[in-house]
Amino acid sequence: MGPTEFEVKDNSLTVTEEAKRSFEEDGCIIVRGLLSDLELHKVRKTTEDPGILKHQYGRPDKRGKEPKLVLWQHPGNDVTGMVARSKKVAETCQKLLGGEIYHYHTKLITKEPYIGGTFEWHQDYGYWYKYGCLFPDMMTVFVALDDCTRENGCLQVLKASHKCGRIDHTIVGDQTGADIERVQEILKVCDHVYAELKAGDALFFHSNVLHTSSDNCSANERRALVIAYNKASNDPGPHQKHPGYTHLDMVENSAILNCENVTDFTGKEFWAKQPQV
Ligand SMILES: O=C(O)CCC(=O)C(=O)O
Repeated sequence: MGPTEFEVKDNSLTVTEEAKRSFEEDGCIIVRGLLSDLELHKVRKTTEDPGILKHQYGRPDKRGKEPKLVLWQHPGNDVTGMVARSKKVAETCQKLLGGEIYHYHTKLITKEPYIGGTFEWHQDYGYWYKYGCLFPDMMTVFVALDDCTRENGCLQVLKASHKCGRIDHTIVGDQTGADIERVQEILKVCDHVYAELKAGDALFFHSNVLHTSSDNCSANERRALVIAYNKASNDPGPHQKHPGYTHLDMVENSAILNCENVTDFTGKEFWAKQPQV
């Protein structure tokens, strides 16, 4: 069975006890309709701006096919920043993690038709650990900007695998991948879920959930905003690569539609490609 599903109603997301329990038990929940069609249109327009795309780089998988990424450290004041700062995203993570959170980074991930590559099995905490975060009190929100299907490389998760704790990771291709023999064993006991999402839906998942995604074998682009949060109490020490605690200025959900800034990316701090750890 797939993750429990919730939905945004009247542009608001209520984090119920059931949502908290599902997140705790399964390590992930699906939120349908996180972004409305109008919001989605604005977010896509922003992510298509050359001011963002000039920072794009590839991260080849072990067969040399590459998904493409743009990474920024701070949300900023453009439409994508409003998404990361909106209550329906950020406050939801705060409630799921049970304490103040801050923006750790956001990625725009693109799998181009036919050539977009795989992400190997990994846990986000597999490498955030190496960036100095002492606790896995961290999570990710995968927001589909296009329909994400098996054919174009939707996210796949091993439900409840966050309960295995952090697994050893090594370099696979130009990526960081989890110990594959261990993953093969975990595959025998955890449900392997293909998180097929409509554009605007999202998967909220814990930093120790094992996940992967296949290459894009279709004619349809697969883009996603992948927003990471850390708990304020989990400020990384001297090994940090992504920001230490920085107050997150949350905004009402209406700020996404009200935001007219689709071109000024001041303050986001785009990342140049870094070697894997
Ligand atoms: O976009 C995807 O398919 C997966 C992205 C991911 O796992 C990551 O950025 O850590």
